[in-house]
Amino acid sequence: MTGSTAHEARTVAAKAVLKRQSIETPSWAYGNSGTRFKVFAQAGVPRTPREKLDDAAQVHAFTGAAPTVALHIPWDRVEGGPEGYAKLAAYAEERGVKLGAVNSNVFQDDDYKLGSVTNPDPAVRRKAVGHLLECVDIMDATGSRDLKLWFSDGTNYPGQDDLRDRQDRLAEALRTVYARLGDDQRMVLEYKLFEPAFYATDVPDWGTSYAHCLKLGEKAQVCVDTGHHAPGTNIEFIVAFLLREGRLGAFDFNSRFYADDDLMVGAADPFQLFRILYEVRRGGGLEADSGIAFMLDQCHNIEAKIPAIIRSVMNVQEATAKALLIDAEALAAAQREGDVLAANGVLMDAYNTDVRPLLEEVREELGLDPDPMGAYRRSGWQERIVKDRVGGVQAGWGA
Ligand code: AOS
Ligand code: ZN
Ligand code: ZN
Repeated sequence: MTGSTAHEARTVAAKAVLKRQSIETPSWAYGNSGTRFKVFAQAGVPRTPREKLDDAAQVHAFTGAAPTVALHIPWDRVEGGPEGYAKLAAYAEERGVKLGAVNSNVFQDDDYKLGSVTNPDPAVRRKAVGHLLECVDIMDATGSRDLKLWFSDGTNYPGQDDLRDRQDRLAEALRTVYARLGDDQRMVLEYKLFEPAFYATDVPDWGTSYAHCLKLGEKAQVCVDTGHHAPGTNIEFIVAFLLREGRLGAFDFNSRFYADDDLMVGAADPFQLFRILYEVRRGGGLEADSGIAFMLDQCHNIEAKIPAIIRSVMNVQEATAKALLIDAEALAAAQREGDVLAANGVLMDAYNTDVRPLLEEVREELGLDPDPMGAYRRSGWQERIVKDRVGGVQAGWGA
């Protein structure tokens, strides 16, 4: 194959992957959010879970790549028990999207001051596990596959609690919830270096999450939130390792300059996103049946929410397209020969390719407008929600 024919073949293959790529958007990103200093309310934000789905449907309509929406309980609580959630799922489908992962919340009650599932008080632990089990009931009703677990649990001062006992309590809670999962359901366990605990977090890193998942079984998988590492961490190594071990269940994509900033994915460090997506490709994570949930976990505190989410989806698409354009054969050959500069050059060639025209073609071939940002702006949706919706809800953070 000549160089240009090979490039052509890679482009065709890349387009096929990009056409079926899906990125799950988080319901909370559509609502107001802020820092602990201030929430800047925006006009037109959703007042109900259904309105969040209406907005998510817009993101999918213009990108063709965001067909599912993650829920967060209790922020998306609806009346009517399981039937209420089944109705919410049906509503989503009418709008052209589906409900995705159910995010649990055991971090916002006064009872959880000293932890939820790792709290020294068994009554608080029972309450937290009760909430997680309720989330699985909701998954049964919505048809969601994944229960997303993030624990804010930890301690602020040395000696505050016993680090080992807290691991035992965590393991016990996870076992109880794991036992409740149906055959087609999974739990994805997120880790985070710090915040809100500042001395010791109970699930601070991928190794802790992985070790718990290993003991639980195949339905327990690690969730990598790209904003949850120490500065300078090589996240793509973690991704490569977890994929090798068959334990990478999900991503929470976002970007950060300092800590868990929850900014738009690909905004702070598009090169890092490209490196991560290359490892995803390398580990088979872009195959149709990889089972990896590619989710966004972001808050749009100062920028308009729907266009920010559209932009985020596009940023993931661009990084994926570049990762797919890497000439794997040339890379492997350079690596075999120990040609450091050539190997690095292969990666950089792909990274430095302008993939926007390729993605425009992909969208046109899918019957979409090649310019999702412009199409959304022209659609009039933003003006309509600003006029129709008064008194939008806060996403939950800082509430
Ligand atoms: C918190 O830092 C985590 O990223 C969780 O994923 C959290 O549950 C999510 O941000 C929704 O609140
Ligand atoms: Zn997250
Ligand atoms: Zn986070």
